[in-house]
Parts: sequence; C-alpha cells; structure tokens
Amino acid sequence: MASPTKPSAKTSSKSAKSSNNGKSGASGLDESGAGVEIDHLELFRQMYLIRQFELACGENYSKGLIRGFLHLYIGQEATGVGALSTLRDDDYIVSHYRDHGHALARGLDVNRSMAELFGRATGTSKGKGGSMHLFDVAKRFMGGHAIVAGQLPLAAGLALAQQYNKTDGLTICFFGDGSTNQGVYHETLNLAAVWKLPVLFFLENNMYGMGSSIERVRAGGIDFYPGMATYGIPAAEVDGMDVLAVKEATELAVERIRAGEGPQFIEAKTFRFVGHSLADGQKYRGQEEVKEWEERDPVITFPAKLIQAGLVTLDQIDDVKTEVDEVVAKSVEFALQSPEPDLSEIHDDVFA
Ligand SMILES: Cc1ncc(C[n+]2csc(CCOP(=O)(O)OP(=O)(O)O)c2C)c(N)n1
Ligand SMILES: [Mg+2]
Repeated sequence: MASPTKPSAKTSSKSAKSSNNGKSGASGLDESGAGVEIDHLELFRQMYLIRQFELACGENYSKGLIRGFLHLYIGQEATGVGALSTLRDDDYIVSHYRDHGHALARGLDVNRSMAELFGRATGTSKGKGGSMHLFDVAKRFMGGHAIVAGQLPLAAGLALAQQYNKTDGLTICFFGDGSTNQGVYHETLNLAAVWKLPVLFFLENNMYGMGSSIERVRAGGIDFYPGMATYGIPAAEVDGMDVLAVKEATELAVERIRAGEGPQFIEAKTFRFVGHSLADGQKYRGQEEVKEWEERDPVITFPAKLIQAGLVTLDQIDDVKTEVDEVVAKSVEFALQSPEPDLSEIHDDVFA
C-alpha cells in the first residue's frame, strides 16, 4: 500500500472494454478505477531481468561459452511480460525459438535457464535443448520450439486437452510474423475456431522475419489482426512496447476464453533491437529505424513513467536493478560450475 516515503508500485487496471478488431493502447498510468491491483515494480523487475539475462547471454556467446544459435528478445520485453502477467499457474505457455523472455516471465528458474543456454546438465532441458528449447512442465512452459509455426498446432492440442478435461485453463501461443505464411498457421486458426478451443494466439509482430521486412513478403500489409475475421476469431492490436497496454488487452482476451468464447487473437506491434540471431549483420534494415524504436525502449520508458507518476521512487528502481544484476551474475556462475551432460545420456529423453 502507498506510503509517503515509499510509494506503492501498484494501481488498479481499468475495466474491460470491447476490443474486437480494435486497439488497446491505454498506458494505464493516468487511469484509476476498480479492478485488479497491478504490481508495477514487479513488471519492471521482470523486464529488466530479461534484458540483463540476455545481455549476459550475448557476452557469453561471444566468448564461445554459449553455442548454437542465440535469438535475443531485446526490445520485446514488454510484450511477453505484459501478456504472461495475466495467466494462472494451470495455464499452458507455448513459445517460439525467441523464448528466453517468455520463460523468465513465467518464472522459470534463472540459474537453470542460464545453464540450459550453456548446455549444462543442470539446465531446464538437461543441457540438451539450448537457447531455443527452454522447457518446464511444472511451470506448464511447454517450450521453446525452433520450427517456425510448428508450435501453433501443439498449442491447439494442449487447449483441446484442457477443453476435453473440462478445465477452465487456457493455452497461450506466442509466434512471430514469419509464422503467418506457413500453412499450419491457417490450419490451426481454422480448427481452433471450429472447435472453440481455449487458446490465445499471440502474434509478436516485430516487423521482420529472419532477413525480410513484412512489407516485402506479405501481400496484405503489416496488419494481421483485421484478417482474423476470416476465421471468426476476435482480434485486437496492441502497442507491444507498452507493458500495461499489453496486460490489459491480454486480460480481456483471457476473460473471454475462460467464459467459453473460444480462441482469441492479439497482435502486439513490437521490435527487436538486435539482429535476428547473433550471426545477423542486419544488412536488410537501416539503423535509423532501429534508433526510432529504441527511443520507446520499455526497460527505460516504463520506470521513467512510473517515477513521473509518483508510483515508485528512483531508489526503488535502483534496488531492483542491483538485485537483478546479482541474480544474473550468479546464474552465469551457476552455469559455469555445472557439469556438461554425461555422454551416456545422449539418447535419453529423445522422442522421434
Ligand atoms: C519451418 C521453418 N522454416 C524456416 C526456418 C528458418 N527460420 C528461423 S527463424 C525464421 C524467421 C521467423 O520470423 P518471425 O516468425 O517473424 O520471428 P522473429 O524471428 O521475428 O521473432 C526463419 C525463416 C525455420 N526455423 N522453420
Ligand atoms: Mg518477426
């Protein structure tokens, strides 16, 4: 609760409003009203954790301590954190290969996540999955999937099980704009709508695939949400750089799914500030565009807005940073001290 010396980082979220093919862009900071309390400091902590975790990943990748591909989520933190802050423990999460942010926002152990990237036996997938395959059944975090759009039917399958078992749980499925030209994307949307599955399709539209802008590869332009009418799926667009707007849009979609209204679709407009992977020279885009988006960096703009609104103090923000920096440094230590998987286990946990 609020006190003069240490303001609470919590306010109430606004009441739900219709977002069928509409936009949800409220910052939430200048609004008041009845609703669920928002822990702003926790939202900041998660975004900052993801950022620092990934900066450490990049550093250790350069040193050759993390191998394979490394796809960073830097710039997109507000999207994953806002969306996942709305879920319950019994909901499922399915992610793509840019999965570190989703995993950490879901509360996967930081040490074990870092160890997975280092390919160590203590990792979330025993060191055999790596960056693209973080996984934790206890947290209902069902990957980390490398095949573009391959995670969509998996999410529909989980949602089908939830429906069949008459739970009111749901599955959220994150995917990128590059998924949308895959056949399985359309097949899954259609079947999920026909069967009214409890699934939230969450498009992280960061404007680029691996090396092409959407404008170059999609006939229908950069907006995907209007096309959801084809499947009869209610859809909303949201500012993916605004954690509170994402949270609010997701809350509304989640409410509808739990009420038995079937699949929902959210398109968050966001941006990755770095290359597709660390092996990407980014020759397909200019730095001007990157700089423009960087000015909206949620890890910087969100705490600034909170301080300005008097919801937190600079000291509180600094305390969070100090704590998180230590957590991340310790996770690197943990990974470095962990053993590699034993060769005798090479065929264990392999299903093909
Ligand atoms: C089926 C398939 N085709 C191609 C690839 C190679 N590939 C990896 S990422 C990627 C681009 C995906 O872009 P998007 O879905 O927008 O996600 P983002 O990287 O922007 O997060 C491609 C083509 C793949 N992994 N799977
Ligand atoms: Mg993309």
